[in-house]
Amino acid sequence: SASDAEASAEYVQSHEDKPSDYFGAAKGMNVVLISMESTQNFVINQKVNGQEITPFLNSLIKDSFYFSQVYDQTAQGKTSDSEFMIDTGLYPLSSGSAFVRKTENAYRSLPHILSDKDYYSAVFHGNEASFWNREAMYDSLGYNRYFSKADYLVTDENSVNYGIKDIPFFQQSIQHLEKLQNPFYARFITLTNHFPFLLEEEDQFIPEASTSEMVVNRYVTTVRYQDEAIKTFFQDLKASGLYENTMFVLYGDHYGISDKYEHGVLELLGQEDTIVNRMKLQSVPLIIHVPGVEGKTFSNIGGEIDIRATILHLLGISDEDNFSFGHNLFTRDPNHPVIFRDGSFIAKDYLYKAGKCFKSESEAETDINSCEPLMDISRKELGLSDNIVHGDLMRFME
Ligand code: GP9
Ligand code: MN
Repeated sequence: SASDAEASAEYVQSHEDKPSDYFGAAKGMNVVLISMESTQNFVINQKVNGQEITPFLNSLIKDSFYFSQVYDQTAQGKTSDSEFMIDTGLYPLSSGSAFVRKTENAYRSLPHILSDKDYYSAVFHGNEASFWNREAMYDSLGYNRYFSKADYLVTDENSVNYGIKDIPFFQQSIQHLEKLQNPFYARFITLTNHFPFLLEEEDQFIPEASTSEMVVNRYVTTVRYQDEAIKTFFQDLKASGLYENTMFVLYGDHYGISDKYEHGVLELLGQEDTIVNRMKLQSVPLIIHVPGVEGKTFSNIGGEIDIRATILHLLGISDEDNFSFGHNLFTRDPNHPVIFRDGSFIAKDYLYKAGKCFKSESEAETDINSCEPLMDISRKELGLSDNIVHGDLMRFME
């Protein structure tokens, strides 16, 4: 009901963001988002057999804001859940995907907010338009255009696994991007680094890793391929003159290596198999590059739900009327938990996972009482978000 909407609005307003020097640092610029398929943070600045897995990202980070402790908060909706959080600032559903189940809802999404500032919004992705019900959901989210498989020349030669490989995908995207009205908000969704991480020999820029887990061994090669694709994209954007006036937001959409194969990652990194180590592997890279602005690494915690508020902050758009559960990552309160869909969380002092409470610093298990106040906050926030999504409550909010 409208009063439930009011309760959510009050909760969010009581957690308003603090100002920072970065407010408006990218005001009026185009925004390019790159959703990096299945990309976990452990690949950043990591070498395999002496070679970097992500040489381009590693160099980009030096001139970017790099958030090294941002966590995957997606659930069953995977890529679509990350898109949902970034565009709406709401949590994904506990089962299924909001993209499929809640297409008819009213939303106040990033494209809506940005269209008030005369932005044009588009998504670029090489898969079928109907996958994850994107075509329908992008209408609800206010996108002007979805460039999907039908807009690309897709052949057997330029495809692998789910579809067109990332290098030809970015190459063919440029011609469409150049014709977009400015300023624009455009999301590019990569595809090659998707389970089971298949790649032809000619696309392997580094040899496979040599852990006891083949999935992990192949993963480093598809991540390396994706890195090369993003590099070519930046080169092409520079050549086309679009680079200078664009803010870039690169993020890993969710984990790539599931529980079952995670022992291979622990082996690669030489880490012990503990609940806390496995939890920390759920960190995804977030890199925000604003040409001409000095880079900085931020190691404060956050989640994918905070990406939207961070983008708006950099664009100098106040969050006052833009309801969301996220906080800009420059000033986010570290005591506020990063909440996962199953109710587990990570906060400055405590972690909660699998019914157990841990001290963040020592990683030692501690009495569950210590985690309880944060468990309450997590339940409350997920509950308020679920009320909104299930009750279609955004229709009551201005
Ligand atoms: C499919 C791509 C992958 O279009 O976004 O989806 P995922 O399986 O990662 O959710
Ligand atoms: Mn995905």
